[in-house]
Amino acid sequence: MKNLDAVIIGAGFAGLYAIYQLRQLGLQIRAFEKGDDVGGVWYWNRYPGARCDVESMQYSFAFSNELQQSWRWKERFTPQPEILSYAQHVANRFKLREHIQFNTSVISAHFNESTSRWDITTSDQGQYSAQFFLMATGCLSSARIPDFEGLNTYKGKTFHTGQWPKMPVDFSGQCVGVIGTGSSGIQIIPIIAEQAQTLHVFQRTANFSIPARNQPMDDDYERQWKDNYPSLRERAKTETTSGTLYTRSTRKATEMDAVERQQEYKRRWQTGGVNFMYSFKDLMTDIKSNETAEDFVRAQIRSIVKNQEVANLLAPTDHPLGSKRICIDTNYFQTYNKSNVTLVDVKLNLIQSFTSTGLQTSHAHYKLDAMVFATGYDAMTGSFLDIDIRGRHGNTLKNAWKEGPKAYLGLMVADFPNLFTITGPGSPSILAQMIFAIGQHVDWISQCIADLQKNKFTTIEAKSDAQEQWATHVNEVAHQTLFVQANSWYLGANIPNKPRVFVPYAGGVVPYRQKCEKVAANDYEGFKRI
Ligand code: N01
Repeated sequence: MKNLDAVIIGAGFAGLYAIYQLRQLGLQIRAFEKGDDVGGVWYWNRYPGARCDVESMQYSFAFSNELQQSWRWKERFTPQPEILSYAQHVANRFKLREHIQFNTSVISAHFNESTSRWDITTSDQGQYSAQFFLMATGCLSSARIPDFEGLNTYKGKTFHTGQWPKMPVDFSGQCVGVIGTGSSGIQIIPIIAEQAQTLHVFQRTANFSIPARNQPMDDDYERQWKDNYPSLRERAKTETTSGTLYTRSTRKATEMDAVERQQEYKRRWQTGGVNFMYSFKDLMTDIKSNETAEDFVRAQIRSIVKNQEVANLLAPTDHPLGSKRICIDTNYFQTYNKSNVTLVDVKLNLIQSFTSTGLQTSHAHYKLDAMVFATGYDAMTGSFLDIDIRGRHGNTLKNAWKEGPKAYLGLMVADFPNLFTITGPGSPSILAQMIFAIGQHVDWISQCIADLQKNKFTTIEAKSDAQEQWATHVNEVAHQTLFVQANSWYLGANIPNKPRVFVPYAGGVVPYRQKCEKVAANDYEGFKRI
């Protein structure tokens, strides 16, 4: 058994920054990464069209001014290959690779009560004992293909957007099917439609999407950011709900007259991106306001899509705009004007089973050479529960979370000492800009470990009552928003039998950070240190 101070799982942005910070504390660390390179979600999601929906100048690390000054983003919204290059550059520049063992999964991690350390086994039969154990596994890493009947008999090629092959895939001349119209589906569908002979999109729920209006990086815009990075990053930290600077309106949608409101939506639709969600301050809290934005987007869809039957199917009516993660697209709705693209509503035309040659629905059989699953993830908890994690008394994390995940501040779980959950359940995580959320968590965790060392404590763990109170607060805050009105992966609704709990913290990054800082300043209130 090899002794280490800290084991980290994952070499995405969370793992990379955790290595960088913990190394500065002089800890002996090793990170295990399933893939053969760094990048995490941007390593696996190499499907054509994959692109970040946060603007490039903001979706990056803030910890090194030299890094943010020297790196040049080429487009307003960065495509996956460039984000992957950035992650590789960070790993090389800060010499992080020497701490990473690639092609290796962690199989189990058991807290050993006699040593107060974690006993960890890996897929290459490695055995490690570590004082600290950090999960940097990401919120959207456990890709999921639903349990479709007959899938194992299907002879065509299958792909999941979140496990896309490294070799380019060419769909030219093929009949292709896509299941799923979330962010991934909406990005890949227009690209496949360019190549394939025919494309059938199997849609269960229509989704709201805003045009990205991606463009090459504007030199003046880049300069503005680079000249003001410290103050802009500080504003993102202290003035936003998500860690991303948007043009936030201070007005309510229902206070405006209809003409003014339309103008505002139109203006934001034309400039593109998630900024649309900030047209009015109450879009996520007042259903009447939200409906005005919904109506606007539905009207746009009907004006873009020529066939009005198809347009009606594409216009969402069953959830508030933004209650499922808002999508950002390039020519998504326009794609349905192409003669080789067909939309199949699988709420009416039910998927029955795969056959050896394609997909059988209640109305028709679709012959398909290739099937693309853009069916999403066992989000926010899947990547934790895929590993056999046991805390005190041999209790499994699976058992601790059987009624839904709970973690105090989204950082630690009661009875799992020295296990840190980076962007874990109950933290802003996926509702925030992820690199920002990771930065805040890793900074807090490294300060916490430094404080433990300084005060000669061996372990820290969440107290059950503090964890319960936090979980209640997370739930209450979610219910003040419209997020809970959709069957989304935020609530685990996409996974059969998953407890229906709103997992991320919807109260905003500022109060969340203040709470974390206050807890630390008050001798880690709500935690037990031994
Ligand atoms: O996954 P999803 P995703 N039969 O879960 C459908 C981030 N991301 O990979 O809505 C038929 O959103 C499902 O239908 P329904 C972003 O945070 C970001 O697209 O459950 N259909 C849905 O349409 C995003 O939210 C970026 O009825 C089935 C789709 O599959 C998150 O990742 C890009 C089905 C799954 O959508 C996940 O997005 C990509 C079934 N049995 C991803 N099961 C950017 O930064 C599922 N579906 C831009």
